[in-house]
Amino acid sequence: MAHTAQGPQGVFFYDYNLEVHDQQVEILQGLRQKPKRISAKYFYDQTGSELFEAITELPEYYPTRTEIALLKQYRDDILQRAGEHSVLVEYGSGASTKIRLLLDALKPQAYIPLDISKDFLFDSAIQLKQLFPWLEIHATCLDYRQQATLPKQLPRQAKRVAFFPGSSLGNFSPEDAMGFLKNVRGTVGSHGALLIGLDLVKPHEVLNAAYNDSQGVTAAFNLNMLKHLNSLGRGSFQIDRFSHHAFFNPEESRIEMHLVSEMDQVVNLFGEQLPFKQGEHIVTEYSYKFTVEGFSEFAKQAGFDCTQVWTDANQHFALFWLDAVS
Ligand code: AVI
Repeated sequence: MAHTAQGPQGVFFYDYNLEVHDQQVEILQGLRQKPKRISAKYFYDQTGSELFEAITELPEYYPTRTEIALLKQYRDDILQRAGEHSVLVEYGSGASTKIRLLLDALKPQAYIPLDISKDFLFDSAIQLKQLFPWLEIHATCLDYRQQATLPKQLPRQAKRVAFFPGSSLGNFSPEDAMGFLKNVRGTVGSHGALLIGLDLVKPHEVLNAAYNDSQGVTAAFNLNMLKHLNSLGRGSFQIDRFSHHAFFNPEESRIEMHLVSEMDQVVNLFGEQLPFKQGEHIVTEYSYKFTVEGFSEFAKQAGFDCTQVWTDANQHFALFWLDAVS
C-alpha cells in the first residue's frame, strides 16, 4: 500500500518503499552469502545520492556528460518518436536533471519520476515544478525493480514513454534486467516506448579510470554505503576499516565494485554480529557494459523493437529507442 500525499498544486507523492523490517531481511540475507553482497540500491541515502551527483561531474566519469550531449543533439529526433503530450515515466530519476532537457520539447501530460531515495526524489519534484509550473508530477518512491504502480488518474489514451537513462540497467543482473524490461513493457503497453541510455564496452583503461577517480569520490560513494547501513540497522561499521576496490571483469563484461575488509573484525548490524576476515570482499555493485547488437537482441526478448540508436563519436555511450511490439 502506498502512503500518498499532496505537495504544491500539481505535485503528488506516493511512497511504496520497503518497510525497515524487509530491508533488514534483505541486507542480512546478502551479508550471509559467499561472497557477501549488498544491493547497490543501498548506496542511495541522501549523502549517497549527493555523492553520485558529484561522480557524474568527474573528469573520468564520461557516461553522464556523453549522454547529456546525445540528449541535446538528438532532442528533435526523440520528440518525433515520442510525440507531444505523452505520459512520461522516468526510472531512477535522481535529481531529474536529464529529463529537463526534454520537457519543454515533449510537453508531457504527466511526468512520473520513480526513485528509491525519498527525500531526494520529493525535493527534486518540488524544484522541477518551480521550473515547469505547467507540469503535473507524480513522484513515486519505490525500488523501481518492482512493477511500477502508476497513479490511477493518468490519462488512459496518452502514449506512455519510459525513460531510463544513465546506464542504470547495467547495475542489474542479466536475469533482473530481462525481468525489468518485461515490466517496463507491461507498464508502457503495446503503443508505448522506452528510451534507454547504456554504457558501451570500450578500452579497459577508460572503464577502470571511471570507477577509480583521482579525487576519491567513487571510493567515498562506495564506503558511504556502510554509513547508510549503520543508520538503518544501528550498525557499527567503521569505514576506515574497509577499502574501495573497483575493476573491469572482461569475461562478464562488467565493472565490479567491492568493499574489502582491512582486518579481521566483527560488525554489529540489526542486532547480529557479522564476522569479516582480513581481505574479505563485499560485492556492492556490478555495472554491465553493452554492445549495440547484443542489447538490441536482448530487448527483443522483452517485447521491444530497437528502431533507433544514437551514439557519440567515440562510441562510449548509446541511447536506444525501443518501440513496444505486440
Ligand atoms: C547508477 N549507475 C549506472 C552508476 C554506474 O556507473 O554503474 C553507479 C556508479 N557506481 C560507481 N560510479 C557510478
